[in-house]
Formats: sequence, structure tokens, C-alpha cells
Amino acid sequence: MYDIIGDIHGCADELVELLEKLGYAQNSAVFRHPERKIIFCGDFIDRGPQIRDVLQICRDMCQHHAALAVMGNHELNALAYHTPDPFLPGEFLRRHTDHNNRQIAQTLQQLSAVELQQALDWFRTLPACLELPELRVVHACWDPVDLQLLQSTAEELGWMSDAYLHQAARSGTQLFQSIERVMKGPEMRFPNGITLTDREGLVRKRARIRWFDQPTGCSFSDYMFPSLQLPEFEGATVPEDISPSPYPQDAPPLFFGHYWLRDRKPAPIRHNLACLDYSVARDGMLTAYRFHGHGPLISDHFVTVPRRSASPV
Ligand SMILES: [Mn+2]
Repeated sequence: MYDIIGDIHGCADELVELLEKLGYAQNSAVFRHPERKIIFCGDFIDRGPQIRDVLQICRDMCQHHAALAVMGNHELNALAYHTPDPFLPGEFLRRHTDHNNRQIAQTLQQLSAVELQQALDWFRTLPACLELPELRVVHACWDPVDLQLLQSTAEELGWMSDAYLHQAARSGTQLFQSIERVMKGPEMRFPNGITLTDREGLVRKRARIRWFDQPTGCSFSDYMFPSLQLPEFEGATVPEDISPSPYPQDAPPLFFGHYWLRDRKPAPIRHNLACLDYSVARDGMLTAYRFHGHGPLISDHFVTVPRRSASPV
């Protein structure tokens, strides 16, 4: 059976502590459990202080069948950041803007050129989602139509080939839209032209949403995920042009990361849905779910390790 772990972002000490807490031990340099396997939800790199160690631990576990993993938006971004734009000589699919440079800075600083290449080679092998008989895993959003498009394009062009990335990085293509939704989640515009500046200095005009629920009866703030009650949003309603992907009540349990939850006591969203990103890279906690294969998801099965050191960024 499986233990599913949320976004790690270069926090290796916390990862080792969590693996040990879950009963995994190093055996010929690889963390293993006699009966269980890890599933990683993506976002291994950027932000934290020990990106090399995180990559080594996670990749080794995957290569020795002690773990499975899906790709996060940070891995996708790293691939696009290093793939030349075929139409603009000297440019890359993910532009080297100040914001994008800052986001990947720790990864570039901490890894040698060879280590970076090895990391990118591994990222290309990570799937967009895992659909096992007993559970599902995706980085941000499970949308069957989007996942189908990612899959059919991969059959045509090769998963994460240069041709695939060229199309995935071109806004306006269906592939771009679908991969954004799967790895970053759908969003909704702020009401009344409001903008907010996030802690990375980026001006935001959109909010992440509870894509797994219909917005029926929700205020704007309620439908944000995580919910953010700001005076600016008071009285605002959910825009009509959103496209959620309501997750069926009778579907297998789904685990995802990505959402920077801030709660101190993790809990499932509902009986078949759990987000495992509790902001370890921002003084939160690295979070796992111990899955036993039956019954509704419950709070008692979350296992956490608090952030140890201050973030370098
Ligand atoms: Mn993410």
C-alpha cells in the first residue's frame, strides 16, 4: 500500500524525518519499506536549501521501485526554462524574466551543470498523473478531459519531447491550457479589477479555486482555494466563466499538492479528496497521507514534519 507525500521544494532534512516516521529505512543507500511504497506529488525543486539531496533521495527511490511520482509545475517550468524557443533564437520556452529567474534561482545555484542535466532527464520521465486501482494522484487538478489530451498528444509527439514542450508552452494551444490546468489548477479573475502582489513580487489578478466543487452557494472568498477572506472581496460573487472539474463523490480517492495550505492540523477536503501541500517551503510542514486502501480518508492518517530551517529565499 502507499504513503503519499506532498510538495517538498528542496527540504531534504524534513523529507528524511518524514520517511523515517513512516517506517522507511535506508537499505543500500535507498529508503525503502518492506510492504509500502511512497508516491510523490511533484514540486521537488526550487525554494528550499537542499535540492540536490531531495532529488537524489526521490529519484533513487523511484528507480529502485520504492516510490512512484508525478510531475509538478516546477519540474515542467524547469524543462521549459531550459528548452530553446524554436521561433525566437536566443529565447527559451519559459522566458528568463526576473520573476522566472528568481523562481528557479535556488535550483540553478545548488546544482552543478551535470546534476541539473540529470534532474531534467529525470523530470521528463515523470507522468502527469497516476491512476491506480485504489487511488489517483496529480499535482494540482484532476480533469479527465485535460488528462486525456495530455495523453493523446504524448502518443503523437512523445511525452515531454521538445516538440511536446513547444506546443505545451505556446499559449493559445489546447495543450497549453490543459497542462496549465493539470499542473497549476484552474483560476478565476479577482472581482472589480482588483490586483494583489504576492510574496514573490508578482502582481496577481486571479485566484486558485476549489475546482473539485461546484461553486453553487459560494461567495468569491469561499470558492478560493485556499479560502482568503479579504475586505476587498466582500460581497463579490464567483465569476460565470470559470471551468471547474467537480470531482465525483463516488470516484476513487484523489491526492494532490500545489495549494500551499496553511492549516496547522491537516485534514481531508472530503472522504475521497486530500491536498498534501502544507507549505513546508514557507515555514509550514511536510505532509504525508498513510493510505490503507479502504474507507473514507481521515485526519488521523496524515503524518507531518514541521519546517526546520529558515528558507534561503
Ligand atoms: Mn506546485
